[in-house]
Amino acid sequence: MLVEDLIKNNYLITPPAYYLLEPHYRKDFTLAELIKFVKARGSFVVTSAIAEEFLASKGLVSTGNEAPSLGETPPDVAEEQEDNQGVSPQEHEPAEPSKSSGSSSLDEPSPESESFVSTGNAVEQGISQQFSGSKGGVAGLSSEGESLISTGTSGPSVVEEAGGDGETLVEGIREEDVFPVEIGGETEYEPNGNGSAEENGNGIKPKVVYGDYGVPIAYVEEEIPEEKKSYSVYEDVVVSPKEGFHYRAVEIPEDAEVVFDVKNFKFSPPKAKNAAGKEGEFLVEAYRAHFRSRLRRMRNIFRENPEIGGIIDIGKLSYVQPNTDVTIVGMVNEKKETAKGFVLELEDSTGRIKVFINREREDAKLVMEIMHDSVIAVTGRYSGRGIIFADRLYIPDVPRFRRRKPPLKEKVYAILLSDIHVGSNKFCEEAFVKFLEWLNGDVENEVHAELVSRVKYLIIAGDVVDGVGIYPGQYDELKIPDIFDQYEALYNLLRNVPKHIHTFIGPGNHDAARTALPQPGFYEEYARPLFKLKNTTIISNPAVIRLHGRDFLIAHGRGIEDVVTEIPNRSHHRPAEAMINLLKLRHLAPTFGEKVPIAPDPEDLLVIENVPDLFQAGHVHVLQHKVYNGVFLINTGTWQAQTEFQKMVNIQPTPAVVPIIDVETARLRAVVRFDQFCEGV
Ligand code: D5M
Ligand code: FE
Ligand code: ZN
Repeated sequence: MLVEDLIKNNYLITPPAYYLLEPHYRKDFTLAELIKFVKARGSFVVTSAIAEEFLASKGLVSTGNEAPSLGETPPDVAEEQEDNQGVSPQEHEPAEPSKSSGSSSLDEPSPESESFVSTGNAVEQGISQQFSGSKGGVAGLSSEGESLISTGTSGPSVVEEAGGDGETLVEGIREEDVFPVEIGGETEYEPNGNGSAEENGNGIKPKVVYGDYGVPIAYVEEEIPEEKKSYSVYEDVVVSPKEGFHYRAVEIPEDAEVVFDVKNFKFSPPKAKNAAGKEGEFLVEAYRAHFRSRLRRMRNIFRENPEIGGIIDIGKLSYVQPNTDVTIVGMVNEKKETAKGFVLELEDSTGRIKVFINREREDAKLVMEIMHDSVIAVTGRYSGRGIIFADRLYIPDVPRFRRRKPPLKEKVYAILLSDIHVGSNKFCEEAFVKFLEWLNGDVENEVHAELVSRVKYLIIAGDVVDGVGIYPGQYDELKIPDIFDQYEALYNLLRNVPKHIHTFIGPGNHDAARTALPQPGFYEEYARPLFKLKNTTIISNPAVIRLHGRDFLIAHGRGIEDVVTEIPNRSHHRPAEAMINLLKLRHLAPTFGEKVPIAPDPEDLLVIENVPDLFQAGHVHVLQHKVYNGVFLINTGTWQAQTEFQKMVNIQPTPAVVPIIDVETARLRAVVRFDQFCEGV
């Protein structure tokens, strides 16, 4: 009931939270109360922390049930677990500090050191990437993308990067500090508008809509004749290809294939062990399968690393002679700092173990990069008392070098965009139209002509519209307040992309799509116009597109938020650095139950199983790119000028910039700027 009711309202609950709340549901609190509480916390996921606070706010004592985990079962389903041969957690309690000996002695974590992973007051040292409108012709077209070109005229310009400062903290600001909390504001139309058909005195039929939690509300719809809409959906934006413009890309054979799409995975729900079983069991079973899948996939990644050999199950450590060297792979449940180093709790499908690493060790600094619920490998000495004293820590990482791919016969380019946010009153519509004109050959010099001529692919990584009801108070910031019209408007813009350009479009958190990751695609009934676009492929978030043999990993990038929260010295203003962390952890959103809701799919499709040539994300609205071990990482900015919310939390977007990728090298060829048409939006 509780799970279903939450899911119906686009909320998720973690198994531990479920066990805390379920005994009280409908007795001591209502769904509306719970949702209001969770919404006020700015979350889509009811975590155990939220559940505990909620229960406390209601004066209810928590049940004290522990979280179900990979190796254990929750108390009330324990008898059904037949395959649990894990070592019981008691056997893995850390040794008494006074009894530990040798150079790597373990001291108990002190309470004040528990918060070492918080970045709430991290000092931001980086330089935010800003762009100065350099006036001075072509400045360079480096394949590493470190310098860009500028045309120095009033048209779209291709620019050089310039340093700047003005870095500001966005961490530590909670949504409830800045948003008025609203509930009951969003309504949904009943598809057929059925319900009360009684006319009122004016002969107008009241319509029934369903408010939150299915409460019917009768209302009289305001008649807005189609042609009198107060907003445009860009029917009038018609850009024709410039006569005589030569597109070299038309003659280059297409070589594009979606090699990974979430839609291609068909899951069957976990099997009930007992027909009378509680629904919570299904959820627990689904998440358990999910994390087992994560471990399996990560183990395969570690097996490719020749430095790591002989991985053993945590549950088998009890057979190991004390002081033997062992290698394990586990998911990070917990990290703590102690006076002498760090204690991690790792878990695999057979059990849990504590790992101590002395801060003097080389690998101790890796601890900062390890996010909760990511999977790492450890080699070290098993103490025989439930602790491994680590010599080495390994994060999955990517190989240091990439094999060169065979050269292409001809230069061919891909444009990468994200976060268009059509429908927002901050959408840079003029700039987007200028971009479309440019793409249609309306260029001012040979440099631009060469770029446009060879563009064969266009990839859009989510938040293609601003959506409705995405955050409280969004309505006031919408120019197009209707989700259908937003997609219609996007269609009307994108139909102007020249037909020979193959477009790929994936969803983001503002789109009409499943909120939890991964997102298989768009809800067709809302985003129907997108499916009408010619030469366009709808992709999932995430997806991998192979262009001429180069793998482009495309994700919206919500995981960046968790990196910024968890890893010191990471910032929304330098998203490519956060993307490096995700790539090294080989996961697009490792942390469960924080900002990013993760669907209880039995397979974890957010694992980065194959190393891509290029990794694109958006979401944070800032353009930045980096190369890491031969992989090109780019965050592609936005087409939305700074919103009121972003002003408050000091997010400085880089709107209306177009990165052009040379497919052969999978590196930046140029950035074309249209931001001068996006001022004062
Ligand atoms: O995200 C645009 C940017 O705004 C991105 O940096 C995340 C940030 N953002 C958006 N909503 C929130 C909330 N509620 N809290 C903190 N940060 C947020 P977009 O997905 O386009 O809205
Ligand atoms: Fe966005
Ligand atoms: Zn987003």
